[in-house]
Amino acid sequence: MSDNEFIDLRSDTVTKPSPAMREAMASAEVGDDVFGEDPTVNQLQERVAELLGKEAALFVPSGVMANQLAVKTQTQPGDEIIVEEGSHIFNYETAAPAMISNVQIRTLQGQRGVLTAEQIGSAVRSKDYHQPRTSLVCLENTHNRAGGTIYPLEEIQRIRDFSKSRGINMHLDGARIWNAWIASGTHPKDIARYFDTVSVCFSKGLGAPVGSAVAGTKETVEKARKFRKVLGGGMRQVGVLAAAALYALDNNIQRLAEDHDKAQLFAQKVGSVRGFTIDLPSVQTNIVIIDIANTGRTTTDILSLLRSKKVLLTEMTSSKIRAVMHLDVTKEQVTTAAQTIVTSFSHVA
Ligand code: TLP
Repeated sequence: MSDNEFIDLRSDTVTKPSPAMREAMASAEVGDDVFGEDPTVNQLQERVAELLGKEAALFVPSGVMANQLAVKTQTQPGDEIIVEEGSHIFNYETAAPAMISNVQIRTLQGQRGVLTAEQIGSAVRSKDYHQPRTSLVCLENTHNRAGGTIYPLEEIQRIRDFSKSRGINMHLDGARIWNAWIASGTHPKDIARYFDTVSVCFSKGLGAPVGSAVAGTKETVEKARKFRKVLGGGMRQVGVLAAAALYALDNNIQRLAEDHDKAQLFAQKVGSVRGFTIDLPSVQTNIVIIDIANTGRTTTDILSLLRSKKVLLTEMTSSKIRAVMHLDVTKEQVTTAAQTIVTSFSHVA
């Protein structure tokens, strides 16, 4: 069975570089990036800094490394950082803030992934010497686990005003900032302006095989460069990968609208199956979270039944599964996947 036969909706990370992207990679000019001499990496870093309105940006192998460099450069051991409880930094980065930065994480429950300035205000620690220092607030836009939701700009602005008044830095996990841009019309620069650091990914919706970046002031990015080396992330002739990222930025951002349409189509169809609960207002970009608690089945059951019918989804929590739209899945395939769920489960509940 060739893996092409599967309709793979596990993540927007599963895409493979297109022939045109591979051509761009093959013809990339390269140099030793540890010496700062890879022209394609330098071009990418300048491009990302410009897109985000920041002084500088650093190319890194993964979104996790980008986030962790942001935490490391803006905290001291023993500090506390505030994140939303469903955030990637808290749930999927293998406790890296504790291991790498020796910070404690304070989680707050958001509404569809969105925290308010008031919530953050009441969680910030006082100067009492028993308490840790709150040094960083991390937001996620779009918010993966909440279903690809977009952070309202007005709330970001309110959080920024508050954080600034308390001398607390802000980091944005913008792995999918591109989706937020296309769905809301707000340019990444107008989102990034409220944050000290921003991480972005080229290997999620944009189709590059690997690569992320972290952006901020020159000073912060230079610190991040040093820690990237500590983590073993200093790469050499890595322009071949930066070329894929540049190709992705040039060609694959506007088309994200198609992924958002596919998510709507999928959510409408699957949401009609009894026991498959979808919070439609949270389907704002390319992710669909399905609550299967009312089916009386386990996620493992449902996922393996779907796998046997060549449809791949992934588990989000013990009662939720996730489907993610991306550039390697057509509208027809998404319709087929949704129809498979309708026919497999309509009779059960
Ligand atoms: N997310 C992956 C999994 O790790 C869950 C996915 O399939 O969605 N920030 C956000 C918001 C992310 O969704 C991810 C990846 C990352 C950071 C980390 O990126 P990588 O995997 O490149 O380290």
